[in-house]
Amino acid sequence: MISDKMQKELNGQIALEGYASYLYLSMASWCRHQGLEGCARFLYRQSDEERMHMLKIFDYLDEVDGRALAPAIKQPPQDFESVRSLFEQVYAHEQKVSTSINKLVTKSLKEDDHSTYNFLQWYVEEQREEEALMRTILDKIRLIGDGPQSLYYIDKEVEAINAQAAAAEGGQGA
Ligand code: OFO
Repeated sequence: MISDKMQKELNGQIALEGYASYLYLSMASWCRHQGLEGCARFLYRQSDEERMHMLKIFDYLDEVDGRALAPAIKQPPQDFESVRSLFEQVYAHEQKVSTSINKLVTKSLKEDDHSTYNFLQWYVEEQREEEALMRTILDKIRLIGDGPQSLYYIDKEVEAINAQAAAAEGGQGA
């Protein structure tokens, strides 16, 4: 059993994860169009991951006799100023998601809803990992520089990071 309030909050998180999936999809397409194949592969995989995060909440709500609602997704941006600004936006979005998860954790404790509290711990860990991953990419971009001569090297670095992340998940790397 889950309270109406907590059900509503989790549906809000569904919408946020769904938006992240579409945002990264849009970014992946932009990268591919710029010839940044490594960045595109990384973002397509991240997009799939975000969809998986969304579906995990669908399953949980079903398990606790709640109702998951397919969200309305607003159109994400289609164009990006640079690869650096794109990854800055990814990092900012991950921070926003972490804040939202932390608020949900606090609410679950206030309601004595230990089942939801336990469920959310997976997301707490996931957000820590994702923020660290995006910071690693931004650090590389800062080190390499993001002028036109650097794009090839940035793309290779992100491709390597993507291969590592995919291997850690036991996946293929989009
Ligand atoms: Fe859903 O993990 Fe990032 O946002």
